[in-house]
Amino acid sequence: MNEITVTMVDGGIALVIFDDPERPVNTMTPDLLIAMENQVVPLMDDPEVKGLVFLSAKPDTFIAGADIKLFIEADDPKLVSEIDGAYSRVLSRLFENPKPLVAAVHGAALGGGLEIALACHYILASDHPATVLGLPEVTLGILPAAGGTQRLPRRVGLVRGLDMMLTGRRVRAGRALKIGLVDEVVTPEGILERAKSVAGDLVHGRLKRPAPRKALLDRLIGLPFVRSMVLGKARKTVRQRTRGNYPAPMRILECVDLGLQKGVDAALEREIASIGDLMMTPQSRSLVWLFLATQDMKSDTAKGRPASERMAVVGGGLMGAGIASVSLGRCPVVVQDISSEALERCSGQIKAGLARQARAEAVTPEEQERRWSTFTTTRDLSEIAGADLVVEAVFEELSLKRKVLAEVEEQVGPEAVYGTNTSVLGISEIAIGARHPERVVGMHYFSPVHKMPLLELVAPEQAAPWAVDKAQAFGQAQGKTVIRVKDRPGFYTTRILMPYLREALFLLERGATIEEIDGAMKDFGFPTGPLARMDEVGIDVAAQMSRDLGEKYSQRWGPGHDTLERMVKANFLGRKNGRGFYTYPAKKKKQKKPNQEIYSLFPERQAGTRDPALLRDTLSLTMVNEAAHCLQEDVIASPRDGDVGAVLGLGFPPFRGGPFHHADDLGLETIVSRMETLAEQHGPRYAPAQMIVDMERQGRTFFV
Ligand code: T1G
Repeated sequence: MNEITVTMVDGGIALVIFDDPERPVNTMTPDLLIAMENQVVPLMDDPEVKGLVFLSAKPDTFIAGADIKLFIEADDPKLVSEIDGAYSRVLSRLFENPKPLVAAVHGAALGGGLEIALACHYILASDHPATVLGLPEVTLGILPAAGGTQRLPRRVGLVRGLDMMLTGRRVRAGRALKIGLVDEVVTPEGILERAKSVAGDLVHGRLKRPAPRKALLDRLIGLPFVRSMVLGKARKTVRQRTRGNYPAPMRILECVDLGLQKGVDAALEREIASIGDLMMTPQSRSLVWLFLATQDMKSDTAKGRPASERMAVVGGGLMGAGIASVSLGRCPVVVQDISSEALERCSGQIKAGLARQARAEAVTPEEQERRWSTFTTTRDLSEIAGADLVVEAVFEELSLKRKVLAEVEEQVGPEAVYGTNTSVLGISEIAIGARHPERVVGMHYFSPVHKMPLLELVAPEQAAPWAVDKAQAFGQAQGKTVIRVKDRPGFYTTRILMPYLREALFLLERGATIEEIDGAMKDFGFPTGPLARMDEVGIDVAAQMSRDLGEKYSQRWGPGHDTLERMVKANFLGRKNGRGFYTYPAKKKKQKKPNQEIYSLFPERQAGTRDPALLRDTLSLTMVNEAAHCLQEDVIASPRDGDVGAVLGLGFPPFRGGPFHHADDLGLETIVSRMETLAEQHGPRYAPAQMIVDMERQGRTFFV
């Protein structure tokens, strides 16, 4: 296998071309390491070679970093560190050699791919949208371990370097130039010629190796108190964000600190030692699994099918505008609403969305203009004729949704698929009376649409497979990860969320405080606790959802709590009116405070249930148990879909992998015993799902 080709060109410049013929993108594999050792390192001592240019022959990637698929098989931390150490030493050898090395980055240079570029003395980047640079290792529960923790901050400064490494944020060429990560931005067509000429200029002293541009703070970093202030602040932020659940960010900080105190070599050794350990942690295992699972889902059934040629969105509210916004650039979009104010607001939102896309996808002003020109709004429903996909995003009200469906059917042709955006209404119920129920599916988007990566695609029994496929293909074209679910009340995500939210009310009743409940779930790893979440959703909306779903599952869930109804009556509507489980000061909405008045709505509030572990278990197991019911009833097709759906749609802690991974980690035996205890103490709604009981008896797990 020939992963590297070396070609000599005029002036003693060697072109080192990466191209892995067996993979869709170039990655760092043990084979590539051998090729680097055998083909590239010797060039450092070759008198014929005066300078080197590194580039990729792949159309849209430079190097996507280490091969993540290999992480799954890695079970020996020493071996991982050994291989990584060899890579790291090769890169140090390159960086320290006196010959000028130039990286010509076109396409993604991520993780180890960026570390290869950082080992060069001059970095060029193409201004193509596919060119992104970053160190995303932290999102996989590991750390940059081929010099990244040292060379990135030395290029872009400590504060920016930390930000990129601790968040995994990726930057495009323009931004990379601004922060000093790259030295020049060129066109994809011109990058090779320019790289060769830069290499020649460096060889002949016509160009000097650029010195890092240092911000004031970075010039002061040599002062111990400044350094400890910056790193201290970063540690504090990491502690607040991770609540101790993710070890990788602290290890990154440790390496950066060590490099500043004891020098780069000591820090490089620390990187190498850390990666082996980190890769074995359950956090990294879960994050890597999630990455591969979502990649896998991209190639599920609908890939390659035509998405849509003209799309219509009916309902120009927040959701409708969001859905239209993420569709622009894929096909022309028309948004219909009866209110011209709504359409005006919608247009504003689309404009903002386009500007966001322009930043995120490096869209040129011309392309932005083109996308804008493919967007129209109308009050006249007949203008949606010709759309082959209609997404309806009107209020969650059954009769209204039925009426809109009937009206739309009057306008569109036989190829049109109708996706109704709902989080809770039954799709078959909406389709009652439809002329073409086989073309009606549910498309449950999450708010804000541009940020939330999941689309829950609801396939009712009567839906035609081609219609479901088409909706899926469209969701994927919008960049969403799609899970297909059955048309049962609450589908999957709302269904597992609701008992969890209702449980928080029972725990309040049993004596836990607002802070204790939300704190326990934030410690578990959710971004917000269940009570704050109800405030975000709106107490009236949560009450309605709890009532509707509660009726459907009343046999198992038992009677719900009427607190939400009483809150609505008392005008505690949540964040939107500044009063819910928390009070929100008008100006600084982030500084919310637990609302002490809520306790008076629980006249029979007991003393007890304050143990955080018990709160965490009760709440998380309620969700896990409902997820198992969904699997048992084929609402979801697999534990994989259930895990990905819960993480991407509900913020289930990614480092736990999702409810099914969490169940396996805890052990089904433990789950059965804890749930049975809860059932004895508090009633049958805690009874473990039959599937869990059976699997436990048979010694099975959700994942092997
Ligand atoms: N490893 C293995 N496969 C990868 C891969 C990787 N790093 N990156 C992409 N692929 C596969 C992907 O599964 C898919 O395969 C195909 O390539 C196209 O990807 C030492 C330890 C590069 C921006 O986190 O962000 O380096 O499904 O569909 O939208 O410090 O993939 O076709 O068979 O996503 O154009 C850090 C993750 C590693 C990069 C391309 N690297 N990848 O996006 O196409 S850790 C990452 C991406 C590390 C060092 C450490 C994106 C992409 P298939 P795609 P895309």
